Amino acid sequence: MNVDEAKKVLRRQRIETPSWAYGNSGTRFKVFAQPGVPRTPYEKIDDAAMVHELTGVAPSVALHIPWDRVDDFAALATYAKDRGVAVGAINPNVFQDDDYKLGSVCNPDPGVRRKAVEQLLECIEIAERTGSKQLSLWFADGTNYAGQDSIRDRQDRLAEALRTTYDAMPADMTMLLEYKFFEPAFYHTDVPDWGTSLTHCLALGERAKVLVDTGHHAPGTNIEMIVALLLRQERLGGFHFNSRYYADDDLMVGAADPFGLFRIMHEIVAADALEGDVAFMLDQCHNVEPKVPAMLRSVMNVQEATAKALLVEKDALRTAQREGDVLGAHGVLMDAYATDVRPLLASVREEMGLHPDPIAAYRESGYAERIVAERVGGEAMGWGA
Ligand code: PSV
Ligand code: MN
Repeated sequence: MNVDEAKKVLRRQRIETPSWAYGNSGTRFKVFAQPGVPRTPYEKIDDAAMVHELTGVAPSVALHIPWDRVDDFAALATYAKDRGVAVGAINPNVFQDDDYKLGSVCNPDPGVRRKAVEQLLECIEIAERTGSKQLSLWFADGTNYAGQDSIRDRQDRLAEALRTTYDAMPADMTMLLEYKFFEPAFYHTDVPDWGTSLTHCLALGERAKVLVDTGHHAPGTNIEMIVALLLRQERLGGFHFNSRYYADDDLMVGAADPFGLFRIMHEIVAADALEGDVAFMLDQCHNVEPKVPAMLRSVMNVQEATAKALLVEKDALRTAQREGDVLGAHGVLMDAYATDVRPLLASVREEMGLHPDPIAAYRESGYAERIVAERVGGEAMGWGA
C-alpha cells in the first residue's frame, strides 16, 4: 500500500482502552498506589477521553462489571458521549466472589452456576443500557489437581451457560469468548486455548467469536497463525492487546515484542480485517508506570505496528511467495518492519488536527498535575475494587 493510502487507513483506526487500566493495579505481592488515580468509573472515563483526545484513535472504553458498577448506566454512557468516547465491550467479572472458589459457570454447585449466569445476563442488560454491542467473557474456571472435578462435565456446564447467555443477547450483540492457558487454575483451565473457544463459538452461532489476549499463550506460541486461522473461519472477535516476557504480564503492548505485534497486524492487514468487525482492545495493568501516558504509548505502539503492516508491498510479497523466493518474501516483510513510521504517524496526527506527539501533548496539557490535585479524598479505584 502506498503512503497516502496507508495514512487514510490510519486516520480511521480504532483502538479500545480498558477502564481497569486507569485504576491501581499490582501483582499478588503488592499494589503500589499512584496519586491522581480515578475514584469512580466516571473519572476512568475522563482518563480514557484524554487518551482519545490526544491520539484521535481510541474512541471507546471497555467496562468491567462489578468494578465499574454505577447506579445509572445510561447516565454513564451519556457522560462518556459528552466527552467524545463511547462505552465499549462489557466484561462480566465472575471470578472474585468467594462463591467462585471452584469456578463460576463450570462450578460443581448448580446454585453457584445459576448465580454466575445471572451476572452474565445482567451484563447483557448493562450493555443494552450503555449502547455496547459486545459481551466479552473470560472465565477463571479450572482445577488445580487431577481428579478434582470432571473435565468433561465442566465442558457441558460451560456449554449450557454459554447457550443461555447467547440466546439472551439481542440480535446486534456479539459474544467474545476469551481463552487463557493457565492462571488462576494450574492443572486444567476450562477455556485454555483458541480451539476450545472456537468449538463453543461454532456450537453457539455466528455472533459468538474468539477473543485473543496476546498474553494468554505458552511462550513461543505463534499467535499470528491463530489469528490467520480465526480470520479464515470468520471467528476472530477481537484482541486484548498487551505484551509479556513470561506469563500474563499485562505490560504495554509492543513493549516486549514489537515484531510479534507487527506479525499479528500483518495477518490482519493481509486479510483486509483492519476495518471490519474485529475489536482491537487493550488489556493491560500499569503497575509501576503512570497510567495515562502508558495508555498513550500503547495506542501509539499499535499504530506503529499497523502502519508498518500497511506498508508491506503486497504485490512484491505475493510474487516472491509464489515464486518460492524464501529470502525475497521475507525481505519484503522485513523492509516494511524496518521502516521508521514515526514521521508518517506524526503527519497523520497533524492532518487530524492533533499534536504530532501525544506524549509531549500530555506533558504540556497539565492533565497529570490536575488529576493529582483534584482527585483527593474518596477511595482510589483499583484491581479488585
Ligand atoms: C484475565 O487474565 C484477563 O485477561 C481477562 O480479560 C480479564 O477480564 C482481565 O484480564 C482483567 O482481569
Ligand atoms: Mn484479557
